[in-house]
Amino acid sequence: MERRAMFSILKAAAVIALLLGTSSGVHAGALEFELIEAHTAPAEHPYTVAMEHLNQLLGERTKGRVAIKIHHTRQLGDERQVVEGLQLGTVHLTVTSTGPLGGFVPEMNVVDLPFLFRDAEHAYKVLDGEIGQSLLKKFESVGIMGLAFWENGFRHITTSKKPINQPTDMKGLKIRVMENKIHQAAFRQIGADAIPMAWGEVFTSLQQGLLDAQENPTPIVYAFKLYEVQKYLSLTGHFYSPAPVLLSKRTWDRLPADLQKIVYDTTLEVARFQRGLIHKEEQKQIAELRVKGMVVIENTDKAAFREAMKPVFEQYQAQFGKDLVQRIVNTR
Ligand code: EAX
Repeated sequence: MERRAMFSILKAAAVIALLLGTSSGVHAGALEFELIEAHTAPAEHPYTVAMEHLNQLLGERTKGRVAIKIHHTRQLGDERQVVEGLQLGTVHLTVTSTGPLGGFVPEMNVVDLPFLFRDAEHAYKVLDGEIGQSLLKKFESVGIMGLAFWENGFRHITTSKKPINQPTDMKGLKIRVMENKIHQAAFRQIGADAIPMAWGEVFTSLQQGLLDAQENPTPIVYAFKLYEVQKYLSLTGHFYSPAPVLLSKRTWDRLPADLQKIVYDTTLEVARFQRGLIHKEEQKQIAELRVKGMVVIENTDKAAFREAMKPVFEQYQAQFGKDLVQRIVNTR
């Protein structure tokens, strides 16, 4: 009796694995590891497109033993909940902003310093090098494996009532920031009313006028249709948003060494593709946002923003260690 029940369960599992295998276009082998993945951005955002690409490559390279079940657009919750899910093993994989990550690995916030990176190339050199790798390693002690840095891009300010050119234009504006203490401090420093909030509540709050402003890279502004609730896009590039790809350590420990290697190497390899998408789309999106009625301010006074946010840079530089921050700044 028991054996019969067991047999039919196994048969059902095999049929499901087979169906999954064929539906993803992979022929050989049965699915052994279905990675439950979740992130905030919608289907057309480079997070999702790159995750689909990763899924395809993993399918090919593991001959169908590994697949990713993607949940975009906050289907499994906001970023902090998802990262907690990695610790519990209820979610296996994510690509996330650094918004909530300081709550898990405080050192991670060093990348959130205002105007830390000169440009994307500078960020890649640091994040793909020794400094970035040692930041990813720190996740292991909280039950998470840091695989690679993908990106969301440089963050810009959007507002509803007036364009932002200078830091003084931010005085008294209610701006949503991520749940990230450096981001909060930087905007408070220039006189804004910085309100930390999970992403899920932002669109409605902007729509209802509870917020005047938010800040995000253009792919998020575009993909979430923020032009419906925001009039101005000011290209300030005040913070760079890397997007670490994180795997539950419980999942990692279950993977045999050969699959660990494929998952790790392929995620790192896809970083180049993912970052390429962000860059390829940015100019196109800015043009589209104009068509949708947004006023884009390209020549914001970045030097003034940098200067005005400097006390926060210095305060946190002391906290993270001047050596580390200067090593980042001096990376060429
Ligand atoms: O990770 O919360 C944010 O503003 C993030 O940039 C966004 O959800 C993508």
